Amino acid sequence: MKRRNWIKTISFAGLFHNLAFSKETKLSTNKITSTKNRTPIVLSTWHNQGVMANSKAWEILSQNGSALDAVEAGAKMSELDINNCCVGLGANPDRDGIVTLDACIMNEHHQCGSVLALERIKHPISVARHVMEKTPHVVLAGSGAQQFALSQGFPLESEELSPHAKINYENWLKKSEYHPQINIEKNEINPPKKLDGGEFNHDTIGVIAMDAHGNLSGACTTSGMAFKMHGRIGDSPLIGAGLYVDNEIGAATCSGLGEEVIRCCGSFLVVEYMRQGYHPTVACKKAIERIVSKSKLKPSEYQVGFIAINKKGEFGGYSINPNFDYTVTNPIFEHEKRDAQHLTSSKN
Ligand code: SD4
Repeated sequence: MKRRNWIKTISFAGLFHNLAFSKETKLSTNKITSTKNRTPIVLSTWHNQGVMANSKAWEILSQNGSALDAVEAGAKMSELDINNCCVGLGANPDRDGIVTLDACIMNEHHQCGSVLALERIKHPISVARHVMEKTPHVVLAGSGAQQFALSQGFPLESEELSPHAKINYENWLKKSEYHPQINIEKNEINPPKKLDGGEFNHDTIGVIAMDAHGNLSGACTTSGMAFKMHGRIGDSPLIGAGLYVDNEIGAATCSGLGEEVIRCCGSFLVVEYMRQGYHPTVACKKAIERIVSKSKLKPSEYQVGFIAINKKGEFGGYSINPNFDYTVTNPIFEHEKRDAQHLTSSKN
């Protein structure tokens, strides 16, 4: 269906409310049980990756497809991108030179699946979906996750690093300094922390969507922190940390320094704030404030950014530091870049 025609056939409920949103007031409730005739929407972390992910997801959502299929298809686009520093097999390795991938997925039935430290498999997000749909478990890790993937027909890929990851790793090996720091981009006062190869050390993709039936799903996939300790797991594949979906309330996902997000069950917290009636932007802000209040790090030293949608199709994002952006697609916004509001001023 052409986009213009699609726009005519859907309901605009919630969209204008989002445009008008400004205050931190609670809405009376965010709990909506009816799932009829909702306006589809998809949000992805970052804009560089998000456009590709949202385009793919929107193909599905605009054809009346499910949010679950949409978020998986969107996340797979990043996993396929061999030039991505931080998602899929082309990404930067850990400090032993091994690419280990983390992913999770959650659907409208509160079912979820997750893989940790998966090696040599192109689509960890699809393996996570298989864990959810074909096993009695939620999480599979390491060699067990790989074994399961192979048993499900996922091919074993080469262990060779992509050309850009090889260069980054060789540069890193010269000093082998271990500074687990991610996601502080373009901050003029605290200069950007880039890898020696010049690229930003971020791009974990989180995709959250609501389909035309009002069902919510989410997916999150990453290679984690570049040059991490072998076996280190961040927030991204942990349900409640890197991703959370409650089909009565909303969905949230994030990018940033996983350790800080895990400590506060970040995405779960955002959804719980939405349950209390807060608009998604405010819910994200309150979760960021919680993280900052508990962390021993100075806010200017690290980055966390959340995005969220609620059942009304309202959406928002919020980060600690400037320059966390995200992509929104619905019948009004066509893969539009949004700069998340943030806690610190650039003077911090
Ligand atoms: C992690 N949250 O492994 C991930 C990293 C990330 O953009 O978001 N990078 O901690």
